[in-house]
Order: sequence, then C-alpha cells, then structure tokens
Amino acid sequence: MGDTTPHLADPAAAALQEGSIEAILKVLRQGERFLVCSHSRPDGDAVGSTLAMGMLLEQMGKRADLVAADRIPAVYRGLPQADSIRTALRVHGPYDAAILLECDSLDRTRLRGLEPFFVINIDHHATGQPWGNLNWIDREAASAGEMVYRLALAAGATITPEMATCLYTTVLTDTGGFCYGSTRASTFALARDLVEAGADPLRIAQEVYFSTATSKLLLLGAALSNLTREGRLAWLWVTHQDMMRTCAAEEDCEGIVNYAVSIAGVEAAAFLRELPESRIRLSLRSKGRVNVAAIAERLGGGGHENAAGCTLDGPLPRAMEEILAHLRPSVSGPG
Ligand SMILES: [Mn+2]
Repeated sequence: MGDTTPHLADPAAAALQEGSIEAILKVLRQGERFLVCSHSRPDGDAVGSTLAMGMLLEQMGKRADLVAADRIPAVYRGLPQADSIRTALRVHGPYDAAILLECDSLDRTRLRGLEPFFVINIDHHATGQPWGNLNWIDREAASAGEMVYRLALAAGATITPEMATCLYTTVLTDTGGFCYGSTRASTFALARDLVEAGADPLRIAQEVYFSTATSKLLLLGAALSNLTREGRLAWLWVTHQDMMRTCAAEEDCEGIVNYAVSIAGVEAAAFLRELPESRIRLSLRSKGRVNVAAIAERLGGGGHENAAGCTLDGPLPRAMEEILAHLRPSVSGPG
C-alpha cells in the first residue's frame, strides 16, 4: 500500500468506502430527523465527531439530536456548540436513523431506547464490525471525525471554522498529538485542510493539553506512586479511595496510562482503576508491535492496536494478575 493515501490505495476497498458513503448520504437526504451519538465516557473523537456530524446535518437542513450518556469532559466543553450535546440515559424517537460514531454495539453508547431505530454504524476502530443496518468501517481513518469530514465533503457541505475546530480536535486527540501509529501522510493532509478551513491548532492544543484540572494532577501523583516496571511491561493503578481523596472525576483518568507506556524500553502498559462496585476499568497502551486491541477483545473490550480498554472483575489484585497474564506473553524477553 502507498503511504500517501493508504485508504484509497486498494481500488476494491476504495470502491467499498465510496459505496458506504453514498448509501449513508442517501439515508441522510431522505430523512428529516436523526439521532447522533457515540460511546459512553466520550473522548475527543467522540465529542468532536458528534458535534461535526450535527453541524453537517444542520447544513443539510435536517434536525439532529446529539445525545451522550456521560458528561462531556471539561477540556472539550469549549468546543463549538458543545452544549448541544444533551446528557441522557434514554432516547425517544421518532428518528429516521440513529448515527452511531465509533461504537461496536448499541450497548457501547450506554443509551437505552435505541433498539427501534435504523442504525448507521460509522467506525474506525481495528475491532469495528458491520453490526448496524448500514455500516461504514474504515480502519485506516485516524479518527471517526476524519470519516465525518469525508462524508461532509461528499455531501458538498461547507467545512465551517466551527466544524473544522471539532474535526481537528478528533484528529489531534485520537493520534495522541500525531504520535500514534494511526498517523499517516493523509492525517497531515487532513490536518492541513482543517486548519485552512479555520481550525486554530494553537488554541485547540491549549484547550486540550494545557487546561488540566488540579484533581487530575493529584490523581496522576497517586497513580505514579504505584508505577511498577517489569521488563518491557509497566503498569499503574488508582483505588476508589485515591479517586475520592483527590476529588477526581472519571475524565481525570484519561491519559494516565500514557505515562507508563512513555518509559524507554516499555512496549506495553496498563492502567487500572477501581470502580465503586469492585469492577476494574482497564486501559492498555502499546508502542510497536504489541496488539493490545486483541488482548482487550479477549477480555470483552476493544479498541485500537496501540490503545484499547475493557472492564474486569475485581478485586484490584485479581484484575492485575489477569491482565499481566495476558500481557507477559505479548512482550518478548527482558527489557
Ligand atoms: Mn476514535
């Protein structure tokens, strides 16, 4: 595959992609009222792609309800029209279709009431499956936002500065600031397009990376004090008590695992967070060839080759042994 436009290098794959885009646009053009949602515990891609999809539908003269089961993390609340995403646990139609962005099932949204609707499944995860009524899965896309961008172009929409800001945020955050393996030449071409359309890279980076809550740094301190290294593996964790003591919110956990995988010689890392009901939330990261999505999938989760997650049964030491038993064979020899 060529490096410049990897998702168009294979003509058969490209034709399939275009077919999916056309099929989705047909449904959008015919309908009037749409639901747009993404996964629970939304990240930058979930929030940004939902907002941009809403703006696209608005431009097409449609009505769009944007709904999320969880609160939008503080760093993304400054995005254009961020308050148009309603927090709810149940949705009520009627809708001509529900557009689900990077969800591997209805359950991933944590929203109730989705069952009756025609589902358009748009996903870029390595673990993405065609489970919806209409499916567009592009494992090469850097973010779900990139797919919304391509949909918007195909629809002949204008990429407004507001839309560009949301879409740039999806690319920036899902590539870890253009650091992960999903970063390709086409990613920079996309970033360039979005900056030309009005996204401000400096302001967005400041919002995303330099607006940290104090509670997050206190929680990071607790996690780092538990940092353990074993050859090419590293892991850290926080207890529910750590969360309470530091007044941390769930979103304060985002990115903590990256500190463990940033260590020289470490190939895979895990971050474990004790939930109140003795369940353990696990985040996995890798650099290089360790496929953490495959490991997360075996444990009932999913994600990308270099970034994945799942939820395990507690207590914490048990979950830790379980994940280490999966990670140890995936890295070879001492670091
Ligand atoms: Mn994503």
